[in-house]
Parts: sequence; C-alpha cells; structure tokens
Amino acid sequence: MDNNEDYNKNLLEFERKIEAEEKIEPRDWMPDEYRQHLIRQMSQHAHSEVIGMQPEGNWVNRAPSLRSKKILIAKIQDEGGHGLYLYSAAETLGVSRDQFVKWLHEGKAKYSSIFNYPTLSWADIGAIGWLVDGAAIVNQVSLCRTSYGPYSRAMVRICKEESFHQRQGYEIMCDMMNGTEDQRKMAQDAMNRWWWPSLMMFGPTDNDSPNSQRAMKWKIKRESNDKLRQKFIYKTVGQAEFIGLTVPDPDLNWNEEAQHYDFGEIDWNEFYEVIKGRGPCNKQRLETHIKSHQEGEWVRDTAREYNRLKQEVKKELV
Ligand code: FAQ
Repeated sequence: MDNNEDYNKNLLEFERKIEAEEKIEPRDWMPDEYRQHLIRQMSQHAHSEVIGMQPEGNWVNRAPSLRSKKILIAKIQDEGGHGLYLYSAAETLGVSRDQFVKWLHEGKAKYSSIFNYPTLSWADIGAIGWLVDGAAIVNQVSLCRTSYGPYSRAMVRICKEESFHQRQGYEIMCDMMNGTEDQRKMAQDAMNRWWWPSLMMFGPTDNDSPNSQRAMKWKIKRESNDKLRQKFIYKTVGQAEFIGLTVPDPDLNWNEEAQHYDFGEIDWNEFYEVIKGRGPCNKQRLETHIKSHQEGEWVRDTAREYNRLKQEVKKELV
C-alpha cells in the first residue's frame, strides 16, 4: 500500500504524463480508479466484438453469393480478432481473460447494446457494416488517442480493419438500392430498424453519462458521447441520401448556425431496457456465448497441455 507521500508523488507524475500526451504503459504507476475504469471499458469493448459476431453469423449460410459469403466470413473473423487484441490489451491491467469471460457470463460485464437486435434480412448485414461499424469507427478513431498505450495501439489496428467493414456494408446497401423494388424496401426496412440503435451505441447523453467526466479528465475518452454521436450523424446522412435511403427521423434538420444536424429524441427507455438485459436478443446472445465457451473447453485444455509439455521438454534440454 502506498503511503500518502508516495501516492501524491506518483499521482503528480501520472498527471504530468497525461497532460504531456505521454502514454501510460502497463508497468507504470496508475491510480486504482484509472485501472478499474479501463478494466471495465476495455473488457466491455472486447465482449462487444465477440458477441457482435453472432448477429452476422446468422447470415453466413444464407449469403446471396459465394463472394458475399466469403467477405462476410472474413469480416466475422476480423471481429473475433479484435476481441482477442482487446482481451490481450486488457490483460495487461492484471485481470485474466478467464475472469473477463466469467464476469460476462455472470452478467457483471456489459457488451454493446446494439448486438441485442436481430438480423432479419440480408439488408441487415449491410446495415450492420455500414451503420454499426460506421458508428464503431467514429468512436474508435477517437480512442486511438486514448491515454493507455496498449488500448491505443489496439485501436489503430482495429480501425484499419473496421473501415473495410464499413465499406462492405455500404456496398451491400448500394447494391440493394440499385436492385428491385423489393430489395429497396428491404434496405429501407433495415435502415429503419438499425438507425436509432446505432445512435444509442454512443451511450447516454453527456448529462446522463456517469463515467464521462473521469474518462475525459484522464484522457481515456477524448470526445464526449454526444460529440461522437453528432460526428456519426454528420458523416452518415449524406451517404444515406446519396443512395436514396430515408433517415427514419422526421426531426432531422441541418442546422446552419451550429453546423450540425439537429435530430429527434432517442428512446432512452429502450436503451436502458436493453442494457439491463431486456432487449430482443439478450438472452439468446448470452446463452450462445456460454454454450460455445463450454464446448470449447477441450480446445483450451489441449492448448494448456501442449504448453505444459513444451515447458517440460525445454527443461529436459537445459
Ligand atoms: N451498450 O457513463 P457512460 C463494434 C453503459 S464495437 C451497452 O457514458 P462510458 C465493432 C456504460 O457501460 C462496439 N452499455 O459509459 C463491431 C455504463 O454502464 P457501466 C463497442 C452501454 O463507458 C461491429 C452506462 O451505460 N464499442 O461495434 C452503452 O463512459 C460490428 C453509462 O454510460 C465500445 O465498447 C452501450 N451502447 O461510455 C463488432 C467502444 N453505452 O459500465 C461486430 C469503447 C453506455 O458503468 C460487428 N467504449 N453503456 O455499468 C466506449 O467508448 C464507452 O464505454 C461507451 C460508453 C461510449 C460505450
């Protein structure tokens, strides 16, 4: 336990680094609240990437062509990889991946609200890539400048891959909008269902975001929930209009003076219901994760045994 004098000295050095835009690295001293904040956010982020594989996985067997199937499988695999980078980066804070997964299964750790919605048609795969990855990128580009080194470096790599995903989704939406009347209807229906949940991904408004103040002070977050939400809307409305999709918000209006879009009220009741576990697919998502985790036990056992044998052989050779 630090005594008071040591604590204050360490805190001053920590704050100096944050102020000077130097990254905090795993072996550096950090306040416990900073560590706990990152453990919460990074593990939730990792869980989101992995749970996010499920809604898309629903369409692998029904992709409309071999090309689209191959692209979708590659994208889902990328998301699994993002989960792995993030779990590894989060483990540098002193918590094991087994523990993160245990917290998820016990309902103590969250994952993004967006993955509790169902994928009802192929257009939903377009909407996920375009809107969900699009929203994720806006948030993650900002997180590339986060103050914790391993998180920041993971974000740089993840963002490069997410931009492919966003384009893959937009390509599906373009193709459908250039297709038959039924395909255009399907694309608009997906837009109607995914637009609002995508805006919710950025979290509650700045006034209702309990974690933001501390996150901004320590430069874990570089921009507020509302600011990022605005950026996403600004970036996306033109893309929707360009291919003839209507944003399902009658209150959406360009505000010349503020240089942003004013938009309608988000249904925060729905958001809180979903993050409390009462969204359309929460139960199914968690059950699927628990089941595949249990079924994968033999793979983890084999890997552990392989490592043990490798160590033994090494010892014998010395
Ligand atoms: N869903 O005080 P704040 C992706 C919770 S990756 C669920 O504002 P904070 C890639 C929040 O945890 C998507 N819960 O919290 C992909 C807190 O509860 P807690 C994931 C949410 O942390 C694409 C409470 O509400 N990205 O999509 C949500 O400052 C396609 C109060 O909120 C990240 O995780 C939500 N949407 O800000 C994969 C980015 N929003 O923990 C597959 C990293 C808020 O105190 C397919 N995370 N809550 O019990 C962040 O930037 C932040 O954590 C926020 C929330 C912005 C999500």
